[in-house]
Amino acid sequence: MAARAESTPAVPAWQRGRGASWVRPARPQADGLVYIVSSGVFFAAAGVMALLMRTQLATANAEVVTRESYNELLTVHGSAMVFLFAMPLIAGLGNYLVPLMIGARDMAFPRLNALSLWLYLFSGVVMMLSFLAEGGTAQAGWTAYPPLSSQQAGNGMDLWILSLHLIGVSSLLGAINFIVTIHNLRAPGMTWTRMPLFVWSMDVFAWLLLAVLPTLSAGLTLLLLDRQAGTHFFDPTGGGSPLLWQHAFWFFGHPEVYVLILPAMGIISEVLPVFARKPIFGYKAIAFSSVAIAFFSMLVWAHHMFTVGLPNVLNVYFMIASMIIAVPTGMKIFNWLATLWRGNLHFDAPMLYALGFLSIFTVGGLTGIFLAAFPVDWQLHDSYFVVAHFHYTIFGGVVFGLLAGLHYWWPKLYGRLLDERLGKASFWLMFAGFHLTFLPQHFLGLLGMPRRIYTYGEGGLWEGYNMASTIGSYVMGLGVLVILVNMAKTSRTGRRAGNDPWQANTLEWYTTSPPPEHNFDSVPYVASPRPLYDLRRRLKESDAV
Ligand code: HEM
Ligand SMILES: [Cu+2]
Repeated sequence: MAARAESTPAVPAWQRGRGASWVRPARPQADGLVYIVSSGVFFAAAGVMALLMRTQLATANAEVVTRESYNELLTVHGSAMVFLFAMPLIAGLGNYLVPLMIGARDMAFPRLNALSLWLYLFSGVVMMLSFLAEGGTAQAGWTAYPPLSSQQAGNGMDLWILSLHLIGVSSLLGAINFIVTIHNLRAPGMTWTRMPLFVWSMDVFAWLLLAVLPTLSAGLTLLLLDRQAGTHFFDPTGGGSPLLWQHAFWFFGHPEVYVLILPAMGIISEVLPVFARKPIFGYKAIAFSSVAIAFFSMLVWAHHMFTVGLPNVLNVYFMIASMIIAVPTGMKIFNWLATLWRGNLHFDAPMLYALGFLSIFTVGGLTGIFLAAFPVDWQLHDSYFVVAHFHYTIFGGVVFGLLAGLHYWWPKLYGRLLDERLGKASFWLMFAGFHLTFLPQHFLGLLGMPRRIYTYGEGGLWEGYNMASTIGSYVMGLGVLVILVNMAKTSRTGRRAGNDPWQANTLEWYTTSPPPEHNFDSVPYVASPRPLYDLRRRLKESDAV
C-alpha cells in the first residue's frame, strides 16, 4: 500500500488568532457543513413559501395572500430553491466529498472556498431582506422578464438583482475551485477513468457553470442599467428588445437545470451500485454522457421561447436539438437499470431515494419531450403542465437525488447512522406527497389553468385537483419534518458508523467517520474505479491463504 507523504505548511501569524477561524474555519470540512446546513435553512424558507402559495390555491377565490404577495412568494420561492438551496447544497456536498473521494486533504484553494461561502450567505440574506424593501421584493418570477422586471417600482427588484449577482460570483469562484481540485489533486493512480462518477459530474457541473453563468450576470447588469441608468436594452420604445433578455436568461437558464441535475445523477451513480452489490454498468458511457449533456444543453435554450414568434426554422432546430438531449440522458437511465438488473438489491433509505429519483425524473424527462415539440408547447406553454413538468425534473431529480446522497453520506459526515425506519418513513411520505402534489397539475394544465395565477373561480374540475395538490404539499412537508427528526434523534444516539457502513467502493470510506482534519493518514494506490472493493478482495484472499 503506497502511503502519500503529507506535510503541514506553516500557518502565517494572522491566520492563527481567534478571529481568523471565522475567515477560515479550523476544520477544512467545516465550509462544506456550513453550506449544507444553510442550504437546508433556505430550503425550509422557500418550502414555507410554497406551502403558503398552495394554501392560497387550495380553494377557489381564497384570500390567504394578496396578488402582490403571491407574486413575491412565487419569485423568491423559485429563485431561492434554485440559487440558495439546490446549488449551495451541491457545492456543500462537493466541498466535503470531492477532496475525500479523490484522496486529497482539502479543496485546492481553501480561502477562496471561504469567500464563496460568505458571498453565498450574504446573497441569501439580501434576497430574504428584500421582502422589507419599499414596495416589497421582486414580483416578476424567477425568470424576471422585462418589462415587468424593468418597470417594477421600488428597490425590491434591484436587491433581487444584487442577490443574484453575489451568488453568481460565489458560484464562479466555487466552480474554479472544483476544477483545479479535481484536475490537480487526485490520488496516485486515479486516472480520469478511475475517478468516482460523482466527481466526474462535479467536474462537468463546474465547467458548465463557468460557461453559462456570465451570460446571466451580463443580462442582470443590463437590467439594472435599464432600471437605474436610463438605458433601453430591453425597452422597444427606446430601440431595445425584451427578447434579448429572454435569450440571455435562457442561455443560462436551461443549462442551469443540468447544472443542478448532473451532480444528482452523479450521486445516483454512486448509490445504485453499492446497494445493488454490483459494479456500475457502463462506467465510461455514464461519465461521457455527462459531457454530452452539458454540451448539448447550451444549444437548446430557445425551447423556452417557442411562443415569442421566432421563425419556424429556428423552432424546428430548437425542437430537434432538445430531443437530442434525451439520447445521452436515456443512456444514463438504461445504464442505471442495467446496474440494477439481477443485482442483490438492498432497499435502505439511500437506495429508496435513488429509485425515487429514477422513476420521477424519467417521467419529468418524458413530459419534457412532449413540451419540446413546439406545436404541443404552443398549447401548453405557461400552463400548470409546465409547473408539473419542471417540478418532476427539478424536485424529483434534484431533491430526491440530493436526499439519496444525504442519507448515503450522512454517516461519513457525522459518524452515526440515521435511523432506517424513520428514513424509510420519510421516503414514502415524500414520494406519495410528491405525486399527490404534482401529478394533478398535469391535468390542471391540460384543463387550461395558467401558471402564476393567484386565484381562480368556482366550478369545474380545478378545485378538486388543486385541493389534492395542496394536501400533497403538506404531506411532503411532513416528510421533511421526519427527516429533521431523524437527524436530530440519531445525532446523539445513532449507531456508530465505522469507516465503511455500506461496504462501499470509493475512497471516502477508507478514512474514519467523520474524517480527521487532514482527511487521510494515507491513501491506497488507486488501480480501478473501485479501490475499496479491491482492498476488501485482497484482504479476503490473504485471509484464505
Ligand atoms: C414542497 C415542494 C414544492 C412545492 C409545494 C412547490 C410549489 C410551487 C408553486 C405553488 C409554484 C408556483 C406556481 C405558479 O403559480 O405558477 C412553484 C414555482 C416554482 N418552483 Fe416550486 N415547489 C416545491 C419545490 C420546489 C423545488 C425543490 C424547486 C427547485 C429546486 C422549485 C422550483 C420552482 C421554480 C423555479 C418555480 C417557478 C417560479 C416562477 O414561475 O417564476 N420548487 N412551486
Ligand atoms: Cu430548457
